[in-house]
Amino acid sequence: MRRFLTFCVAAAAALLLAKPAPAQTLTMNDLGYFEARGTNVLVYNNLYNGGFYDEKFAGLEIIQRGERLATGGGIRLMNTPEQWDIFGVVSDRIVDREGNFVQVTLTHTDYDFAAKLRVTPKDGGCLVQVILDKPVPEALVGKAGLNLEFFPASYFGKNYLVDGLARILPKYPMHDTEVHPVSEKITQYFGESTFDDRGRGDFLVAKPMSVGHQIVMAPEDDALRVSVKSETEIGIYDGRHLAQNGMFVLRSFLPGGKTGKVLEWFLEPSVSKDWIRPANIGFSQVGYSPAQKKVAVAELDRNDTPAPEARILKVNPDGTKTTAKTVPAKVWGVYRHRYNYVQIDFSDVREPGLYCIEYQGVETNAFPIDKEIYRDKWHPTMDVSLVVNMDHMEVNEAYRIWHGRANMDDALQAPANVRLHDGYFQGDETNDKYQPLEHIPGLAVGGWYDAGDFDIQANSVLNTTQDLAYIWREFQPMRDQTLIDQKTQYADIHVPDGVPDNVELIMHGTLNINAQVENIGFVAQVIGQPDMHHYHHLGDAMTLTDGKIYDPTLKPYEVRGDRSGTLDDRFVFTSRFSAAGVMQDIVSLAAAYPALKDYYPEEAERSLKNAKMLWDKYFDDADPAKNPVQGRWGGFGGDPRLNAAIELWIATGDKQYKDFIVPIVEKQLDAKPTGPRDTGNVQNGMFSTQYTGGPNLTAALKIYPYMDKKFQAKVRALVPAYVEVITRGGQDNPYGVSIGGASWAGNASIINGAYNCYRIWKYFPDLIDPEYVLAGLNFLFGCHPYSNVSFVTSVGVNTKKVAYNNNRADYSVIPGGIVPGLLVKEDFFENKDDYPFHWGENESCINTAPQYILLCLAAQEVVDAMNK
Ligand SMILES: [Ca+2]
Ligand SMILES: [Ca+2]
Ligand SMILES: [Ca+2]
Repeated sequence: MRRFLTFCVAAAAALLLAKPAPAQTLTMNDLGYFEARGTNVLVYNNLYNGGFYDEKFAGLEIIQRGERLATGGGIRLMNTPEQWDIFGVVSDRIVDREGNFVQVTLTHTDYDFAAKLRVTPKDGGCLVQVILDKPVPEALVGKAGLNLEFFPASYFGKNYLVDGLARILPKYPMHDTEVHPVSEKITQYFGESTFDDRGRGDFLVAKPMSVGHQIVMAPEDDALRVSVKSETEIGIYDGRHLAQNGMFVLRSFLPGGKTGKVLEWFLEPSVSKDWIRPANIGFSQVGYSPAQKKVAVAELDRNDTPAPEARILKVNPDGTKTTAKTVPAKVWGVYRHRYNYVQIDFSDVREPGLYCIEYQGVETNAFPIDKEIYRDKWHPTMDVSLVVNMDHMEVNEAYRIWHGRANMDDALQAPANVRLHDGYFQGDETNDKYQPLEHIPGLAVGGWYDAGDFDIQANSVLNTTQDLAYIWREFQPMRDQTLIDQKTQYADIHVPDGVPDNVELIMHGTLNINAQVENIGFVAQVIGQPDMHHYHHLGDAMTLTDGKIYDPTLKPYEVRGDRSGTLDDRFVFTSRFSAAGVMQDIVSLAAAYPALKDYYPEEAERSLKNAKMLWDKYFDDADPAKNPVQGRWGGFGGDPRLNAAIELWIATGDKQYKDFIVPIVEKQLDAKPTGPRDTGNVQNGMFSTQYTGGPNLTAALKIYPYMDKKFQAKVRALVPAYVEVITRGGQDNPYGVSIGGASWAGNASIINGAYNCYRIWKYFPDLIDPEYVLAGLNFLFGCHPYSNVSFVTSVGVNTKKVAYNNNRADYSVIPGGIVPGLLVKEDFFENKDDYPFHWGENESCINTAPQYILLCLAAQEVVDAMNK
């Protein structure tokens, strides 16, 4: 074997010497796109996803050396398309292996316009051709063009050549725009308008930075170089003049009055015939506790030959490094086509200290082995993330004010038939006593921005409050490092005020929930921005509205006292109401009661009173026998009232709730499987059903500690089957956790899955390996594909540099946020750390914050037990 290999290498070398290396041509692979060493050209392998419109993840795309550099290639109607600008629908996609091309038909039905885009490899690159059966419609001449978008931050610090002239790719937009009359504008989806023209009737267009027949992006850099050549003029534009998530766009206009092949680009990416991607060594950036399992995973280029051993180096006080252990590197194999994986198990390195891993010529950053590693990892989440995202508060930290008191003009009843940008809709029925655009009083208090935007979503404020209450119930953290003053609506980070922050945060949730229940009648689906210009706001939340209540008798921008004629107040969307949905309002309020009662007795009693009021009022309507409810309450004998009853029982000890709960839970435990195995619900945080329709442990585990021995024995008997399912999830990959998410990455379900393991371990330590609690955090903290950054911002040694928070325009983060993580596409993973604007990769949602805190507290408890 060895001799054969030597022969091959020698033969190849002889061939290389004999004649010049053949051109590195792109060839079509099994997945229907083109590749050469170090380069991929994808042609609509990823499609525009209707959910949030242009995600910068569709069309003609270029991946070079594992990094997606270009996207959005196709026929577009604007120089620099924004998220809500319309795009052509792929009505036909042909992968022609014999003809060696991929062709898509892009149809703009509104304009009766269809164009074919054909990509065919040629020499070292490919021809990108636009073919028309009918000429470009008159209305689109001078608008329809072939675009290709490049991620700006990938090119920061680089240059471009236009017909041989050298220019710098700008770090910040600094070129020219012009305004056109709005009559010329191609309407955005749903007639949205992304900017406020102050009544002038115009819109903004980016002018080209340069125009020529050949543009080469980053000619000086083999990893980034891409050339586009054409007989038609090509312009380069900077989309960031219009939107902070804008791109560098190469664009040629389609000619009018022509059919057949109307435009051709020669697109030449950079092919690297000997390139091998350096190993990405995934490991926990917070380090490891001595007794826990320690398995790093190296992600290797398939052209690389895995070395048989790795070294664990100990870093000494004088800076020298000594080999603590040489460990075997076990080949796991190829996962999802692109890379080969190797596991490096150094579990028996237990001595506390500072270490790094050396493998395949790569030495990682240093990380600790220490008994305390999980002890403080939730602090930035509790101290900063959950505080900075508070609505209706001024938030200070040392010398910096994160934002002022925002949305003090909350809020107006949404008028009928208004659609909101995140898929919310107000129907005809308001379900409350208010008229359209009438101010609903009392709402300017409590709550959190749910994610990278500035709305209060029902599921978000309810789940965040509920999970904060569960933190108190399970762990009672007395940590007090934040001053929260609800009287003056002021928070100060790193300043103790004598009250546990956990309790203060729970109250910040109940203040908003109670205000909604008392003034609207229930928690509304969303309190959100009235229009697109306000929705895409970036910057201090206080500047989002004028803080003055809308008065329709005044003119726009006119102010009288505390009233204003500017319609910037948020809308309360009150349709999609259901009695079953109100049950979650009860859960959050009742769960908060035990935490609040010693510190804020008035707010505690108010919460419990409202919870009971809602229970009495909606008990009958929420009965699934009377009003069958679909979706999350379907299957396994669910009753939407069950969780509400459990929380009311725990809060009050009142037997009427227990009498309601027990028969339902017993029925869930006795359920007989009706279908095949189902792991989906396990990841969604539910202890359900190793078989469809089978026993469901979710509620049983909530009430477990309050129940008698007989009930507990019954639950215990069902646990092994559940454990078998939950621990089988990660076996399809070398990381040992369930990785998921093609349009929204899976960190939240990884956290929930790991915490579920803790809850099992807590009651049944002999039935589950506690390593399953830690595996989820290892993944989050850096033992994952693509890179080894920690997905918890500011936590760990090497952590995310950017996140899709409301400060994303500054390429920054809000510390302690948990990003969704790794998008999983056909054959590649992605979590960009230089482009914060992919929400599916980088948007920290507030309801993940308390779940992460729960898991950290659980992990420390687990390792404390292991280290004993
Ligand atoms: Ca939102
Ligand atoms: Ca405090
Ligand atoms: Ca206002």
